Amino acid sequence: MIKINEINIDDLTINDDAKKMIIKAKKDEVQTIWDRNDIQGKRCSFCEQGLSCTNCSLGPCRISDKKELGVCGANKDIIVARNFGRAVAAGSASHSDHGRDLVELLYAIANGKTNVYSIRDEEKLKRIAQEIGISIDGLSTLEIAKKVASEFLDDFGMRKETLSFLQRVPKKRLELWEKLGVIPRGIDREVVEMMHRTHMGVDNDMVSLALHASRVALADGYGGSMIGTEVSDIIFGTPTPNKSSVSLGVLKEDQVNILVHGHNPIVSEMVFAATRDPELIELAKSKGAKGINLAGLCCTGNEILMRKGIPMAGNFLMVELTIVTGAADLMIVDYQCIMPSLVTLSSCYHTKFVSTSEKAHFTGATHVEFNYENAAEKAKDVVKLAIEAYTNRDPNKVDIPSGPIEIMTGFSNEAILGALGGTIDPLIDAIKAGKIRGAVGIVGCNNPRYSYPQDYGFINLAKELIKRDILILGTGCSTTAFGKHGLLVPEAADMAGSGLKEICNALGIPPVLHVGSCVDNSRILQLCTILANTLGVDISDLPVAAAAPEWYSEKAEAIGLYAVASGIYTVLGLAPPITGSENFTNLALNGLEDVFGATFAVEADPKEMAELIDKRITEKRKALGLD
Ligand code: SF4
Ligand code: MSK
Repeated sequence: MIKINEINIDDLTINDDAKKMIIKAKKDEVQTIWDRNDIQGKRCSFCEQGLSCTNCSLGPCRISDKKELGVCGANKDIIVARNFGRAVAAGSASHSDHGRDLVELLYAIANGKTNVYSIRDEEKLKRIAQEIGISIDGLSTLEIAKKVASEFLDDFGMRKETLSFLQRVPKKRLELWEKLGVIPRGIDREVVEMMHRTHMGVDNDMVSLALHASRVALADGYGGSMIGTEVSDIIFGTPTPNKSSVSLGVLKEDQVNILVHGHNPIVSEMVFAATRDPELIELAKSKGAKGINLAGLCCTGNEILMRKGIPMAGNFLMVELTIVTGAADLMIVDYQCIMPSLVTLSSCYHTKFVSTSEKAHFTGATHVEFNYENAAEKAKDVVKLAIEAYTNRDPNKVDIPSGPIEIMTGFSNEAILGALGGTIDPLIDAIKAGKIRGAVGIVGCNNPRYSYPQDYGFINLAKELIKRDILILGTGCSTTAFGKHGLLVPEAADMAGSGLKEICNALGIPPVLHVGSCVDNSRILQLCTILANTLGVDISDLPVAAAAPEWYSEKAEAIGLYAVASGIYTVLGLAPPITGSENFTNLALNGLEDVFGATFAVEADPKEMAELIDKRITEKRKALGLD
């Protein structure tokens, strides 16, 4: 464990609230992710380069100059490509299984199987139904919901041989995918096929594996994730701009603090409702609290922040630190990005840790399983557990650093178009006039392995780009970083170049827009398709890019690949484990340009990253005759 006198706290994070809590963790003698990262030390260079294979028990095999082939004869190109393909499959599966849960909920609503959930955005349901070719004439809302849910459920299988939302994709791009054989046929099908292809002795060609990985990723972007976003909007409401706050300072010393963590809004929406229950608020008051305070973490946090304005306590590296405050009475989780360490850490304080998904059990946690029928009741039970935990809080252990920082959130595509007066044309005019030179999605996680401190990459990249009149769309854990550093308020336009500042001031919006959670990267994809279709060009012709300066997750690998396969230049702060194969690395960094009209780039320094992106945007503007 890193000793308090051995660390330079400024090397770990740029956030004052995090710094204070890392020091408190040392004093409390509890371990955090930074300690475990330190204990792990230098990583295995074979794994780091993607050169180890455990796909069968002829191995495990590791490839080096002295051992060029695995026992089966696989070389480094095959092994790297297979490992990468499996990571993309895992990432796509995670987003898509999340999306499927929402479709199954929509189906349950349509069939009257739940009286807990309902449809909040009927207008969007109808719009989506028509968009995917369902005639809604004479149908009731529930009948439409049933047809939409059935159509999406079919997207997961293989009967349709295409996905509902592929009709959003520009014609040129679809033709390219057709030619390359990467049009996703079914979400599950592509993931399963990747597992098959990477079994020993199936697909043993690096390029073929890379193309199928793209097909898997596209099944995520235009399938699982896009369905997840759209169905969440239908059931829970489409986000509209609203104000909220961020930082550990959103926790309240005099209230019962409940934290929701994970990705799927199905549980957190019910917890939100339970925290507003007058009887439960009274119960909390009877135990000495002034009320019940709900705060979010990671992407479940983003979901309820976007729709309900529920404050965000922190992003991935902040999760443990919320417990270290000593003020987190209960953490309730669904799935993805939930470190198993949280159970142990909770037991060092009074925090109750509650898991809810049949798919995500945590040894030592209190498991309260939620389903469509019992969710409202279970949410109340969980709030009662939180109130009980509050009575065990040790005031001497409580330290909530800093106050909440105001942010603006809720920028769904509908909200963005609404702010523009209902059409994309003003955005296109601003791009043509060079007031907005381009747009970049800055997405992804935190990772203590970077050479720079937590959130440094996000903040410096965003500041550098807005200065250059480049609009930022943020999702996932980037958004908490942006919020804490004052980038998610309209006043942040003062940090932008004159063109972007003028547009932001005219619309009253920040230069960095919070567009949602990880699955909501599909909102960015859709916005790109709208821009490309309106301009009559391919996505690869647009002055846009993507960046994941602090990524860690397999989901980020899937997101990066569907962005590139869509024609969006994508810069990663850390190379995925592919560098053991010069051929595969060259394909990722150069070769894909000839295949998809976009590549990956790897650059850790956010200023250099901004240079690369700016150069790309300048080239694209020039090609469109805009500069
Ligand atoms: Fe070794 Fe080949 Fe088996 Fe991988 S698939 S563990 S390289 S024998
Ligand atoms: S939660 S995938 S750490 S963004 Fe979506 Fe954050 Fe990355 Fe998880």
